[in-house]
Parts: sequence; C-alpha cells; structure tokens
Amino acid sequence: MPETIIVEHIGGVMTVTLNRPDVLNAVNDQLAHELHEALRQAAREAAVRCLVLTGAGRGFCSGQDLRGRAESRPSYRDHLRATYNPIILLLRTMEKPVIASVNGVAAGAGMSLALAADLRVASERASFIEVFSRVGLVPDSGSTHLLTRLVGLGKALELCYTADPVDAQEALRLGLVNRVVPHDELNAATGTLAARLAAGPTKAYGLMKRALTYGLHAPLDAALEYEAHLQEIAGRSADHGEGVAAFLEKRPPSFHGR
Ligand code: T3D
Repeated sequence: MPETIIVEHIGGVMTVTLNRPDVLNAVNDQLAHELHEALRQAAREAAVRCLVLTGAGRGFCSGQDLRGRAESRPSYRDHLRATYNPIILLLRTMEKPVIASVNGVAAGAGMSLALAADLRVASERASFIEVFSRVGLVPDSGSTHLLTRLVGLGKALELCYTADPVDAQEALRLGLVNRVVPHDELNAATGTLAARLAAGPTKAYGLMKRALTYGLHAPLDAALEYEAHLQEIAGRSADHGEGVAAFLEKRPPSFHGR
C-alpha cells in the first residue's frame, strides 16, 4: 500500500492525491516511486479512462523535498533521470486524459507536474511558481519544454528569472490553466470534467494526445500524414462505429474506449 499518495478508482476515473500535506506535498524518493507506480497502473489498465492528479491539504506540490539537501546533495542528473523524468514522460505519453486539479501552490517540479497534465483545473487559491531560481537551480521536470509552449519564451523567461508566484486568475489569463473555480467547488468541478472525459471516446482521445503532441514539432506535410495514419486507427474503433450509429439513430453515444 502506498504511504505518500492516495489512489482512488471510481467509475473510469483514477484520482491520485499527493499526500505529504505537512510539506505541501514535497516530493521525496518514496513519493516519486509510489507516484510512478500509480501512473504505470493508470496507463496500463483499460478500466482507467481518465487520471486526476491533486494534492492533500493546502498545497498541490512544492517540488523536490529540500530537507537534508543543505548537508548533502546527490547527482541531480542521475536523480532527475531516475525519478521525475519517467513520471513526466508517462504523464505526457499515456493515451488517456490527465487532469491536474490544482488545489494550492504548485512550485518547482510541482509546477512541472501540473504542466505535464493535459488539462489544469485550478482552485482560486492555486498559485504557480517556477521557484528554481530561488535556490539557484534551472527549471526541470519538463518545465523548459512545457512552460514555453504554454506561455511563450518571453513570459517563460520572466517567470523563471523572477520566480514570482502566478495566481489562479493570472494563470488563466496566461493560458497556464484551463479553468478556475471557487476553492470549495474544485473537487466537484474536476469530478464533473473527469467523468465526462471518462465517458468519452477515450481511444480517440489517446490518439489525439499523440497527434497534437507530434503536431507541435512536425512540419505540415508530416502532420497531415500522421493524422491520416491515426485516423485509420480511430476509424476502425468500436467507438467510431457507435458514434456514427448514435448520430443516425438520434441518441447519445455509449463509448467504451475501444
Ligand atoms: O533532483 C533533484 O533533486 C533536483 C530537482 C529539483 C526539483 C525542484 O523542485 S527544485 C525546487 C524545490 N522546491 C522549492 O524550492 C520550494 C520550497 N518551498 C517554498 O518555497 C515555499 O514552501 C512555497 C512557496 C512553496 C510555499 O510557501 P508558504 O509560505 O505557503 O509555505 P511554507 O511555510 O514555506 O511551507 C509550509 C511547510 O512546508 C514548511 O514546513 P514547516 O515550517 O511548517 O515545518 C516548509 O518548510 C515545508 N516545505 C515547503 N516546501 C518544501 C518544504 N519542505 C521540504 N521541501 C520543500 N520543497
């Protein structure tokens, strides 16, 4: 049983709650390991059709647990390769929707974790801090890639140089989050969105995630070709057959992610 995260699976939605509230869910090696295992399970199990990542208490995640770092420091290259990098890659490549339900501060690698989700629903108490420069580090865990794509190079450099907190409304304005809700409504708003996505054509969602990620870097001719390739796969899915039948029969579709 994991000790630093809570995993719940209700309907098609798996919710992983980072659970070290006393340190704003700072990531130690145990949490990194348990989170990675939970994500592997979410990616593997067909019954999981949407993943939600959130934090217990007043923080979402404060990044790397810094306790003990004044006395001794590991090789950060090795540590990132072994811990955060596989987690970020899994979030970006698992072919199902991932929602970060950002309940409070997301700092450092904790902000990177939120950015690695497909969608971000933020409490009005959420804030985002590229905190690395405060401790003399560079952004990691995908922030250099993900932040620049969301807000552009100029704003990304400003946020990383200054390490100034971005509040929820500013995050919405910048396109860092998809929606902001009153704090007391965060769970319900996330749950509604997650349930909606879990009932959707999740096979097609997975292919979309792959295609849109590929499209970020691909020239138009390659993107067109890749779309055609993935549409061939989607076009053979049971969900596509169901969607067409439901349209013609004037009824809501019942998708199963196949
Ligand atoms: O491989 C590698 O290791 C390199 C990878 C690095 C990735 C990174 O993420 S580097 C960045 C690490 N994170 C930080 O530098 C953030 C540190 N935390 C903060 O700056 C602040 O806590 C926040 C701005 C996030 C929130 O501030 P505030 O005022 O709301 O809360 P607080 O009072 O500072 O924190 C509450 C408690 O959590 C406090 O403990 P206490 O005094 O009640 O016993 C604080 O020490 C603890 N805490 C918060 N963040 C961390 C932490 N303890 C350990 N590590 C933390 N990251």
